[in-house]
Amino acid sequence: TRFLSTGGGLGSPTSNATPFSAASQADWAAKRLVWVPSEKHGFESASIREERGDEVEVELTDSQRKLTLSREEVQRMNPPRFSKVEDMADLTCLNEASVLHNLRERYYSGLIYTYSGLFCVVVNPYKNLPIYTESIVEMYRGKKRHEMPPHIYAISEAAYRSMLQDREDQSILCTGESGAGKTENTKKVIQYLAHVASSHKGGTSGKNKEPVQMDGSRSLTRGSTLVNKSLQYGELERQLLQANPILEAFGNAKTVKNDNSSRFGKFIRINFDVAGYIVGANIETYLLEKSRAIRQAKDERTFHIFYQMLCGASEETRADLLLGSADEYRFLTRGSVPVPGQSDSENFTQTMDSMGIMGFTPEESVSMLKVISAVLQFGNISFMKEKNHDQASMPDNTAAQKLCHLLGINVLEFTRAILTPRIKVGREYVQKAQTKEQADFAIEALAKATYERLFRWLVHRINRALDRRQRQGASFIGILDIAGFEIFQLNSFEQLCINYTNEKLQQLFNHTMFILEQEEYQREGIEWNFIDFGLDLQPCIDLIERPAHPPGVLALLDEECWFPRATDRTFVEKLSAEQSKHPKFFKSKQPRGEADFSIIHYAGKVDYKADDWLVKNMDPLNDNVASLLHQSSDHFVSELWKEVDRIVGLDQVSSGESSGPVTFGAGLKTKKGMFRTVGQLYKESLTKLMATLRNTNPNFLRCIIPNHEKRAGKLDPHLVLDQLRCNGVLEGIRICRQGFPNRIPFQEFRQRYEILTPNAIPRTFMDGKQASELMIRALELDPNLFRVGQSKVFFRAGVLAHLEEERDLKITDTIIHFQSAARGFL
Ligand code: AOV
Ligand code: MG
Repeated sequence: TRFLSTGGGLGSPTSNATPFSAASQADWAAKRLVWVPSEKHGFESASIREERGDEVEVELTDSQRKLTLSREEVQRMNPPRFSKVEDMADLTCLNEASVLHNLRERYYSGLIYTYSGLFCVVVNPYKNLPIYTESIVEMYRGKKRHEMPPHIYAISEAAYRSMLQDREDQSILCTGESGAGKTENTKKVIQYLAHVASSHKGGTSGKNKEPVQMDGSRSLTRGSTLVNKSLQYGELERQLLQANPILEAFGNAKTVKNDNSSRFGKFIRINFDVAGYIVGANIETYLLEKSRAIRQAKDERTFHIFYQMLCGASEETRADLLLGSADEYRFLTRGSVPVPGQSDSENFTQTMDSMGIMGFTPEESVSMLKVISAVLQFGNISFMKEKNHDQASMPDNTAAQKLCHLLGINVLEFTRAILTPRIKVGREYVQKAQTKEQADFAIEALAKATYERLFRWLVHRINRALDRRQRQGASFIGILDIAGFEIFQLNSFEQLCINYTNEKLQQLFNHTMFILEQEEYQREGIEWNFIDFGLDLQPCIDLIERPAHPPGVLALLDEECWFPRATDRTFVEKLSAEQSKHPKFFKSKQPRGEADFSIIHYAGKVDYKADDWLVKNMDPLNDNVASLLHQSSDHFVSELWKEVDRIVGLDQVSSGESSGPVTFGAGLKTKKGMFRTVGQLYKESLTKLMATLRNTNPNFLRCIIPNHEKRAGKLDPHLVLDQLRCNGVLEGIRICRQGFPNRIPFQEFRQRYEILTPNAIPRTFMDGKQASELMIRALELDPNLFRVGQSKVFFRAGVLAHLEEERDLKITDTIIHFQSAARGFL
C-alpha cells in the first residue's frame, strides 16, 4: 500500500533528510537520541551525554557540538519502528518535536496526509501529486481507514460508509490558514462522492479507462472540460461538480497568500437516498468579503469574475454591458493584475460553460454580468464639493447614466436620491443635501451591497439547480470550508467573526474527542474519568456571544448601534467597563495604543482594533436608491433588491463633524424590530451551522501551509509548529497524553515483547488477555502506566519507547551471545 509515495517525492530525501532522518534502531538505543530546539530546523537530533539533576548535556548529531539544556527543552525521540507512522497518536513519545519530525519525514516522501488521532492533517504539496486519479479513487472504495494510507479519500469513504451503515449524518470540517488547501481538499471530497455515489448507470463500473479528469477544479486541473463530456456522471453529479468553479469565479480572488483565495466560507451539504445515491445538494455561504469589490490591497485582485468578464466577453457583449478596460475603473484599484499560469479569458469561457451546465439561461448569465459591470460603474461616479457650502454635486453624469442604464433605473431620480435623499424627520420627510463624503460613502456601500446580493442570488440559483425535491434524501454529508484562526498584527470585526467560529469548531472537536475516548474506554471496561476539554473554551465563547449579564462583545456592539451619539470609542469604553474582569479579556494599556482590546482565544492572544465596527455591524445603505433599485424596470435587478425593508438607511447615521467618526442614533428605534445587525445575522447562521454539525458524526481535516512562498518541497518548521498549535493538533496530543494513548491488541503485544519475559507464560495455549496480564506482571510496570482492556493493552505515552529499548538491548545481547558462542564453538 505504499503506492502513494512512488513518484510523489517532494525533494531528494537524502538531501533533506540529514539532520532529521530516522536513526537506525541500534543508534537510537545506544546513543539515547533526543530532540533539542533548533533555530533552523525547529528541532534537531542529539544524544544524551550526561544528566545532572534538571540539566542535560547533549551532543548534536549533526555538528557534534555539545550543549547543556534544561530537562524540559529536551524531547524524547521515538524508536525507529515509529518512523513515518500514519497515525501520530500511535507514537509513543508524544511531543511537539516528534509530531513535527513525523510530518516532515512524510512530507518529503510525498506523503502529505497523516492522521493524528481524530484529525487528519494534510500539508499543501504545492505541486500536483499523482494521488487523485480515478484508479486511486477506486482503490479507496469500500476500504476501512486502516487498510489504506491516510488520504482525503479515506476520510470521504469512512464518512460515506458510516452514513450508510449507521444512518448517521456526517460532516467533514476543513480548516487552516489561507493557502493551506481547504478548498482543494473540499473539491476532492466532492469528486470522490460524485464518483462512488453516482446513481448514473455505468457510472460506477470502473470500466472507463479514459483519463477522465474528475473534478471541476480550476486551479489544479485547468483547461480540462473533459468532465463535461464524460459519461461517468449523471446530470446531477455533473452539476454538483460545476458548483465550485462557479462559486470560485464570483467568490474567490488573488490575494498575497493565495492566487485562488476563497473570500467566503461555505458548507456544502450532499444528500443521499437510502441506497447511497446522491439525490441533491445544498450550499450555505458565510461572510463574503464584499469590500474587495471596491478596493484591493497591493498585489491583490478583486473577484475573478471581474477580470474574466473584462478579458473574455465578446465584442457584442462588451457593447451591451458598456464595458471599458480594466484601467478605466476606479474600483479596480490595481488595474489588471495577472495571475501566473492563468488566462482570464479562457476562464471566462469555462465559467460560462459551467453556468450552462448548471442550467442557467443565457439571459440569467447576461443579467449577472450586467450587474458586475454596474458594480464597476458605481466606482466611476465622482462628486465635487460645491464652492460655498458643504453640499456635494455631480458635474459629470456620464458614469451615472451608464450605471442607470445597466440597472434599469432613472438617472434623474438616482441623482436626486444620492445627492438630496428624502429623510424622515419626526413625522415628515425632508430632502437633505449630502456632503461629498456622505455621497462617496453611499456609493461604496451600494456597490458592495449590489455585489453581495448578486452573490447571494447566485448561491440561491445553484441551490435551486441542485435541489431535487422529487427525490427524498435520507441522510447527508456536509463539507465545511472555512478560514481558520486569523491573527494579524491588528484585527477587525471580520477576524472576530472568524475567530469566534473557530472557537466553536474547536469546542466541537474537543467535545467529540472527549466522547469518543470515553466510549472506547468504556467499551474496553477501563475506569477513567476523562475531562471534557470542551469546557475550556466556553469562557471565551461567552465573552463574545453572551446576550446579557454581562453582555458579550456582539451584544454590546448591537446595543451601542442603537444608542444616540455612540461611536466606536464609546463601544470600546463600554466593553472594557463590562468585561474588565473577564479572564479572557484585556483592555489595551496605553490610552491611544495600537489595539483597543485583546481576547485570549484558544489559538492565542488576538489584538483587536474597533475602528468602523459600528458601521460594519449596521451596514447602512442609502434606502432611497435601494427602493429605486427595487422598482427597477430590469426584472433581475428588482429581484436582487426585493428585501429593502431590512435596510438601515443612511439617514440613521450622521457622520459627526465633517470627517469625524460615523455616529448612530437618531430614529433607529422605529426599525429595531425588523432590522438585524451583521453580528446578529452571523451569530444566527453560526448557531444554525453548529446545531447541524452537532447532529453529525464529524471528521476533521487540518490543512497546513508548508511555507509562505508557494514553493513545493520546502517546509518551514516554525510556521508548521504555529499552525499545529492553532489548529488543535498539539492540544489534541496533549489531551491524549492525559489518558492512555497507545493501544496494542493482546496478540501483537505478546509477539513483540514476549522476549522480555521469557518465563512468564507457559508454553501451552493461553488466552491473549491472560498472557498479556502475566507478561505485564513479569515486567513489573507501575500500575499507573497501563490498563488491560477487553482486547488491548493501553499504555501511557512513552511506555512503549521504554519497552522497545529493553527489547533492543535484549536482541543485541542475544546476538552477541550467539556470536561469541559461535566463535567459541569454532
Ligand atoms: P485555502 O482554501 O485553504 O485557502 P486552497 O485550497 O485554495 O487554499 O489552496 C491554495 C493553493 O495550494 C491551490 O491553488 C493549489 O495551487 C495548492 N494546493 C492546495 N492543496 C493542494 C493539493 N492537495 N495538491 C496540489 N496543490 C495543492 V483561502 O480560501 O485563501 O483560506 O482564503
Ligand atoms: Mg479556499
